[in-house]
Amino acid sequence: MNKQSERYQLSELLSAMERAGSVLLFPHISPDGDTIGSTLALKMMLTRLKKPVTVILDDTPPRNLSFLPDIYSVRQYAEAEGVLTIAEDTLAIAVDVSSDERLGRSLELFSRIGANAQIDHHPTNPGFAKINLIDDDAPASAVLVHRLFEAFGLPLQREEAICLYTGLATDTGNFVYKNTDAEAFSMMSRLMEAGLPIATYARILFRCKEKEHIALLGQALPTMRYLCGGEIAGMHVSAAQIREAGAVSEHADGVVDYAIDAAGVKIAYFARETENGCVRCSLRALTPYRVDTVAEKFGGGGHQLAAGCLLDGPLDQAVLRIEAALQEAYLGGGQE
Ligand SMILES: [Mn+2]
Repeated sequence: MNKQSERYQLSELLSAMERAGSVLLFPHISPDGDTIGSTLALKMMLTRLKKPVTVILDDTPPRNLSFLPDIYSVRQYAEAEGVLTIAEDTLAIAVDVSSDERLGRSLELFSRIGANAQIDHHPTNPGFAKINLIDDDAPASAVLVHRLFEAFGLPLQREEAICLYTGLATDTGNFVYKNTDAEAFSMMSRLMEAGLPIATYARILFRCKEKEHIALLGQALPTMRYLCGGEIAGMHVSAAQIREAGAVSEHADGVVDYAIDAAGVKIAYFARETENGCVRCSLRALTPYRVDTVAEKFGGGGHQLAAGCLLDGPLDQAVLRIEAALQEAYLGGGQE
């Protein structure tokens, strides 16, 4: 991509990186594989360009990404803030951060730095940094970081390939979402040439599940019920069942997929009771149906095909309310 625009300031970013005496990198809160993988690859690149780099995150790095090279160098905002020295020539770069509030408390630090930039691919990004490198069409921020490697003429090293792969593969759902494009595969070709051990990392990212997740799934699957002639499906678990599975919030990730992946299902939910008696719902839809409008009715949000919301308990009442709202969306045919 050669186009230079207000949202895609490649040459400005390259010269800011060259000018910088040191760099602070900022992934987003509730971090995912793309924000962390892209940030770590960028850190490795800047280190090769002889820049001192610190990664600041207002959250804990997710345990399922603990395999990533150099993840333990990520510093938590609460500990780093106050001991960091910020110089005149420090450059701040937000990575995969769709809006500035996704920086959490680090936003204060990010805004305080005179030279700030961002690398992102969310269409909703307002362009909050002074230098923006945003490409709405890129399947992952990792693709943009890969373009920077190419712009600097740096051949990829194995650890950088592992980090970039993690970003690209997670944001494309292992290369099956419709954002997957030709550039994703040409980039994969470069990553393979750099020595990416794909079987090892694909297994870690997409096959291995924690035992608590399997146990939670065991509690959820027997509750599966179908509505509207089998086109809506949903499951629910109580707080007691979650405790019995030894599961915490992150173990619920992916449970809802078993409902939306049942043949013929167009809209799905997974409801789980929290310790304080509320009910967290994950919602999924297949085009042309949508669940973001359903989530919004309950004060939640998300994307057309994947959204979430929090309802008041008790669990059985909440399940009935979410089912009624989903049936309404189903009957509307997603035309809202
Ligand atoms: Mn991303």
